[in-house]
Amino acid sequence: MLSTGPELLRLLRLCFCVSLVLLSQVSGAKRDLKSACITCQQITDNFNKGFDRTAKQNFGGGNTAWEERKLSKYETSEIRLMEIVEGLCESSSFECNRMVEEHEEHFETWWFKRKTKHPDLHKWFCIETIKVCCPKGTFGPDCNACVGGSETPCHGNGMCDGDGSRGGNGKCSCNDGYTGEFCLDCSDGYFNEERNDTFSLCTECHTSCKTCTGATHQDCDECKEGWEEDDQEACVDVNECSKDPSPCKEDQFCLNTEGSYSCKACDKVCSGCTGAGPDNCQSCASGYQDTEGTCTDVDECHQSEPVCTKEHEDCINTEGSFVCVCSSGYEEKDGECVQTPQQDEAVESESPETTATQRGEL
Ligand SMILES: [Ca+2]
Repeated sequence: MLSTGPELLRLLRLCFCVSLVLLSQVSGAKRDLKSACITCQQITDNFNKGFDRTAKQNFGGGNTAWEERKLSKYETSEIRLMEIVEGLCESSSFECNRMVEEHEEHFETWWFKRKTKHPDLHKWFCIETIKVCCPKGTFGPDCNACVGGSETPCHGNGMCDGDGSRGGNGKCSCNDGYTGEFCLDCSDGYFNEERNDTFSLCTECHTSCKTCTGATHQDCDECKEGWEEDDQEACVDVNECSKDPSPCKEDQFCLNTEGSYSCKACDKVCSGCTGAGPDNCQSCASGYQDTEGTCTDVDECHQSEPVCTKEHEDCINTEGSFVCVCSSGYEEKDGECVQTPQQDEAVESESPETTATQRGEL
């Protein structure tokens, strides 16, 4: 039948294109299957809410005996159904509105014919009728049981991919502390307190253990970083601060903690320190002196040797240092303190009269 080359080639090319299209549809559809179920779940949740909300209502214009007789009771009326259906979706939710529009007749069917026999709308609508969801503990197009069985997906220690939807692959993502395909194994840092083929309870190890067989610091298989085995094979804190050289920088002090340590900055008055504050300095930083075990600021301006030596210069003491500034009425110019020229006669400030006037004013 396929005797000639070109025909075969054409056929192959066609197959290739078709399979590409199919593949892309499948991967897109897989994502959509999960979200379609979520949308459907929201719709049925909102239906139930709407059902409760309208429970105490009646026809708008009063509730007379005449109306009761003339019309079917509000409770089971089409008007009530319409009121509920109107509130199923946010107006902005495209997916929700599309689903409701597409399947509106199913709500009527359920409302008038199936409600008594199938009171669970989610089950009837999402799972059995439009088939976008699966029963809890099952997943995929055929609603297969999750790993661990539909009663206890992932043996109760994880989430089954696609659980309750027509999508997913049924694989488990385990809760903290659990690992493995079936979520029966314990992660590092946890140990099996109980374990059989269908049940596993993993408990956290003592904080000092990397791996363990029990709950105390003596049950470690391996100590965590920052801990070391003592004589009794228990994991105890490493005191990093007692090590020589210190793990901290020169202007820091070391603070040992359980399982770790930290380096904190020395007070600025210190040059090296053993703890926090100005009274734990190893020596004082420049500009500070030891006063009864505490490093305090040196007042350079009141030392026997003057530190600001230029003419018309004042000394101002600062925390840890000092500054030399020109006296009032003088300003710095080329490294000297010269008299400040008066504002409005700036140009003639050099003349002796001006200087005299200025002095007079001062
Ligand atoms: Ca430590």
